[in-house]
Amino acid sequence: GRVAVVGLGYIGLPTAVVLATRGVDVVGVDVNPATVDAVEHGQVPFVEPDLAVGVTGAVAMGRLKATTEVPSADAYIIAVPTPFNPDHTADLSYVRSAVESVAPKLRGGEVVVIESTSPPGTTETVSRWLGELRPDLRMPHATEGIPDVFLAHCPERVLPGRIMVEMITNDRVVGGISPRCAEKAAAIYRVFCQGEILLTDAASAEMAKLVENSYRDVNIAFANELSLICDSLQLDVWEVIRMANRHPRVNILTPGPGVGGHCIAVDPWFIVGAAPGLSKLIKVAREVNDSKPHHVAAQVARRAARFRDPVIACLGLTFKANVDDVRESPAREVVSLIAESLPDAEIMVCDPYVEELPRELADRSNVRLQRATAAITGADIVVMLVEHDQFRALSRNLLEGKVVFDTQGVLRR
Ligand code: SAJ
Repeated sequence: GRVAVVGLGYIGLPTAVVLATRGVDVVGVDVNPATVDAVEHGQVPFVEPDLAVGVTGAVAMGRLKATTEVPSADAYIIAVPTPFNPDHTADLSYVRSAVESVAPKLRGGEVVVIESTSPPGTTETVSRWLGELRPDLRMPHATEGIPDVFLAHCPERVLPGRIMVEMITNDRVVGGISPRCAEKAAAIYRVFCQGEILLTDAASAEMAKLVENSYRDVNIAFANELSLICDSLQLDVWEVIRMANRHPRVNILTPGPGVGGHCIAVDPWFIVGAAPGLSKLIKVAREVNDSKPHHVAAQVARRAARFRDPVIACLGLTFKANVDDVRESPAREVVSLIAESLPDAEIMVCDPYVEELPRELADRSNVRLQRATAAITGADIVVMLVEHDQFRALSRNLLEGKVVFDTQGVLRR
């Protein structure tokens, strides 16, 4: 059968590739013509290890095509973003328009899978939308039995930087609107997934995904809170954590400049939204992690106080190490905050994965993109924000005589 993957981003494109590589005819769909054009030419619009070779191969074999129009297919996998609104509620507009583009193509018997991370109840909502868009088809929520369309939620759970590996090896959760929907959807994932495929209902699958990312957020918040506490007590948080982690049942994560990306910094809010009065810990963890860039910027400002017109090298701009993604990046926020609070400072941003400063930084006259060695050489203060491998490899001699502020403990590890 033919599978249409709607959304060719960090999840959709890798999913399209692993299916195509195993002989499935895949059509990738994206609203962005530049993305479609890149994929059609066997190219990848973003950096992810082993993805480019997969795309080139799948396109060359004729198994992967890309288009802006949803084709008719036997299965549809929707992998579009679910960002959040300023009030932290989920913005389902991309999911809605993906569903609207799929609905007219349905003839009955197709599988529709939502991979986009969604608040509990979203798959039910999609089922209702489909019913409204196609009153001629019997929708799964209407009756148990054999529905005309098999709708399920199968949340993605791959780690950026390891997507091509984890796509194959991770277990998958598939939640159907009915057990039969789950079974039908699971068949697609069995094509490439070597992990176990766990079948459940749609809302449990939605919640499981949110819980995974909240678990990590809460644990990172614990590490970040420790770093604030240790700063105030003038203790070295890295040393404290290193010691504590020698306990057999303690495994504290790494403090950093904050939590970024489009998942961990977002998903916990969907739980808070679903049960506001009860999600106390989850909410506070979000707030701790969101406030960390302010703490880092304030620490840098304090160190800058003794310089007239300080030159500050900021190492790293992406949301984490060894990726090129600057969305929801705490490093980016730190740089903005420093530039704002120190208008007389000259700020040099270094990141091997970034070729152009994001708009809000490019617009500032005191912020420039620079190569790391040149920036460090000219700097009074060096702020380590993202532990890219290339920064780990920098010669320590470069740092001699500089004020170094290391948010990730890279330089001492
Ligand atoms: N971070 C720390 N300290 C740590 C670990 C991470 O400050 O000890 C920061 C990172 O620098 C980054 C943020 O947290 O800013 C998130 O990074 P991450 O590597 O923990 O996770 P993501 O956002 O790249 O991917 C997560 C993964 N979820 C979990 O590990 C539970 C991934 O499996 C999900 O598929 C992904 O979210 C997603 O798309 O939901």
